[in-house]
Amino acid sequence: MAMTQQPLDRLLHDLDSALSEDAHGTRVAKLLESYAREAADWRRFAFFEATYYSRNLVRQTDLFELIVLCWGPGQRSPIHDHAGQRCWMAVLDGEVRESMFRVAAGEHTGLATGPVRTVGRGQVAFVVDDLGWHRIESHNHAPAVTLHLYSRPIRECSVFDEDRGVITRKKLSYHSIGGVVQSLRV
Ligand code: CSS
Ligand code: FE2
Repeated sequence: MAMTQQPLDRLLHDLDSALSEDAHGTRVAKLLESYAREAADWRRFAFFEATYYSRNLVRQTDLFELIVLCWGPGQRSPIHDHAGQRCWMAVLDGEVRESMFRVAAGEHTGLATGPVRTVGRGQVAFVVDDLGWHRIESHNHAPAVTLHLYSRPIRECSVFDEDRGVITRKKLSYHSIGGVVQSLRV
């Protein structure tokens, strides 16, 4: 008797071909949208953390990285870029707010605010550095869970430090890997 393939296994399988063939990423976005609307097998990767949004690695290959991010009430990312990679974000639960920014680097480092939108369950957002930097945060003080696909994987990114008005580098760590919470951040 053949084992039934779980939605997450199917998604991981389909992403390999979609990412190599689909220059505009529309097929990738459709795959993530269907997954976010229908599946629940992401729940074993969803670990909330008290002080900061948590990053939970599902799978990393040479081509992509798939991560479940958990946003507690009021938790938010810094204003950041995506290190030259493509980023898709599908909302699995709750709602998040995405704020766009333009960041000027160099002698006159500065920040210009752009559009803000709410992304709800089953919706997919896409960003690359040419479109701008962004901040993601939980909406309405309710928790949210998002699924992020980066192609290729991102180990660190640039962050705009609002207090000091400077750009810094941030290493991106995982709260859990493959459903196992890490005792030391890796
Ligand atoms: N890029 C952020 C999340 S918002 S897309 C991160 O990976 O932590
Ligand atoms: Fe991001």
